[in-house]
Amino acid sequence: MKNVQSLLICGLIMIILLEANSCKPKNAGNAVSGDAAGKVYIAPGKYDEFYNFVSGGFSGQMSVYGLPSARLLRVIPVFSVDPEKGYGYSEESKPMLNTSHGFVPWDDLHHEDLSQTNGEIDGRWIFANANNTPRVARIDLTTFHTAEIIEIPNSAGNHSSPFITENTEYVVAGTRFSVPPDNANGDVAINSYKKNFKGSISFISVDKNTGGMAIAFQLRCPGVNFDLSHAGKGKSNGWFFFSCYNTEQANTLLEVNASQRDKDFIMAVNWKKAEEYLKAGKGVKESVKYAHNVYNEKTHSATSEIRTEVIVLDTKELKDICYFIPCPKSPHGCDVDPTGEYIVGSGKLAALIPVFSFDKLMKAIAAKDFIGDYDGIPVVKYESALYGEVKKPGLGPLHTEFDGKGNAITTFFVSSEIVKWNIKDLKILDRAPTYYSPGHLCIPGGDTKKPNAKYVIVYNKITKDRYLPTGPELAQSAQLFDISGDKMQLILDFPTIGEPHYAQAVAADVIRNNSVKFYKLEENTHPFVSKGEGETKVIRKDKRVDIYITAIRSHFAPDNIEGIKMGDDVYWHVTNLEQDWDVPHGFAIKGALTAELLIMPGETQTLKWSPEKPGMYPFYCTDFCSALHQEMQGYVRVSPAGSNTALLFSTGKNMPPKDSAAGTK
Ligand code: K7E
Ligand code: CUA
Repeated sequence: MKNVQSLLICGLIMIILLEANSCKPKNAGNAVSGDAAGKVYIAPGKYDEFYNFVSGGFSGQMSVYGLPSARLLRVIPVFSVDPEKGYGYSEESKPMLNTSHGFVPWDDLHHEDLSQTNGEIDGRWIFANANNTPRVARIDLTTFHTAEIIEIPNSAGNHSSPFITENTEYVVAGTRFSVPPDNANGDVAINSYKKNFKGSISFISVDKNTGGMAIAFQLRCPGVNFDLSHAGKGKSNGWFFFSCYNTEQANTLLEVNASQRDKDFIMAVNWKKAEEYLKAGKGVKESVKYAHNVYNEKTHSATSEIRTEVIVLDTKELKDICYFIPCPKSPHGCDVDPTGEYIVGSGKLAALIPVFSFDKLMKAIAAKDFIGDYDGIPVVKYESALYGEVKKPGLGPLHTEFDGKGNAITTFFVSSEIVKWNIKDLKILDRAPTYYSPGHLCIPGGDTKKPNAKYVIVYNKITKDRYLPTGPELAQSAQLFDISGDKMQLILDFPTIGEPHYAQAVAADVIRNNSVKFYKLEENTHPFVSKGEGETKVIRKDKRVDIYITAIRSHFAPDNIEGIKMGDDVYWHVTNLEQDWDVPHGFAIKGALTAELLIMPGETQTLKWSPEKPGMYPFYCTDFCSALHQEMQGYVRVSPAGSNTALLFSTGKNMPPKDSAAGTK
């Protein structure tokens, strides 16, 4: 949200900070009741009940926690290089971060969505957005690896993304910034926004079997800021809802200029209708440039291809795809309840929460109950789509999740609280303070047809005094509430990686039994694999040297290499021969500018090394793999260019000559 909200919110932050210090609830320290510890305690050796996937925000990664213990299980590298896993450093993984702008080592990940079948989480994949250089990633939940990344053309600030349909037919990505389309001349005056800037919504199809993504089509939309979205479900399946702000079409000082209108919009998109137009050939092919990167778990390598075409449907020309619903004051969260009937818009600056009715919306559209149009798109009358308003809920509503028992829980950034309300009668049932200024919240399955309402986790934007201080930057603060009873009960604070925005959670059993434990060596089709020590070798081709090397407890083969020369580019292709769970090996060589490798059992990974000066270079295993891990090492000798040192490699054979204590020269 830091990236989303205008400076106005900064002003509000200042207020809340002052407030936080002045009227911090007196019982903040003892707001936790006596049985809280027992509720989050997972005994040693026992598993947590839920996986919690938490976006890393500006870290560009995703972290995985067990709940209710809040134990950090893993950080999955997605849009940023990760020195813990070699992601973005190994030759195999580098193509994953390729874009039409070149290699991008760091991005900003806000949202994620677990794949669904019939509106329930199926545990196959989780999708995530890159906000800055627009991309959508698919993470395979059998390996917890980023399996695919697709760049989004005609977009900038891919914020209302990635949100999925109830059978994962599409992952949707809406542009935050409207910009001139990629095939138009973008070299125009900034204040020509109204004329030249366009919005874009992308529908990415997902292959049912492989998960493979492709951009099926894009919708060309009026130039506004698209903020968040959610798909319809059940009765509203076939529709998508997007919150929009800056309907003023301001191009400067948005904190003032984009807060002029009393109401912005939620855009309702009939994507089944868009599909019909697409089939009828109404789309226009536009030339663009975007990267499509895929990781292959058999070759253990990624490939990156640049694609050059996208099909665009113009929503101004093609009627009946898009409708605007007025929504108060710069809506942020746009959330659909488990039945698909209620659509909740959270105006960041609104003093109420409007709840729209899908049935009423359909009737209003059928009756053409419009108050006019906005840039060619019909605007439905507010009252005609409105189910009702939650009155005086709190200040600064941002996001809403559902408990599946007819209730909604909304975060309030400015008043630092979560509020539980009933969807039918719109009455407030409970409120609980959070520390401080919550953004997103997460109920396991909370945006699906079947929420599992045991807990809500709240991701706060401001930490202040919650933890031991760590200098100017503090760990972000998440809070776990037990919501199984009538009253929401705070039971745990825990720090997070980066700045979480959206998070999702799912019962552990949906995922844990599908986990890959190691890669089968016989299925490894990496072009530089060594399937046993007998296959290891060193091959020179001019200045390129390929070292086929294996790792197994507790040695490398080969571990003595001579004959590398200055000016060589050396590729270390390390195959981990282990065929057992939890036995990675690492690989590090002195002076390597490309960092290190971490190689899973059965996998091959490559480190490129170009030595800077002649001499002796040790290499070693960086992952403690056995009692003799510290013995897992080797040497490579680098000679001057043009020297006649022979290319030699061996393991256990290169003994000193008998007649010389000093060895050969
Ligand atoms: Cu509210 Cu980027 Cu979803 Cu942050 S966003 S909180
Ligand atoms: Cu292999 Cu340590």
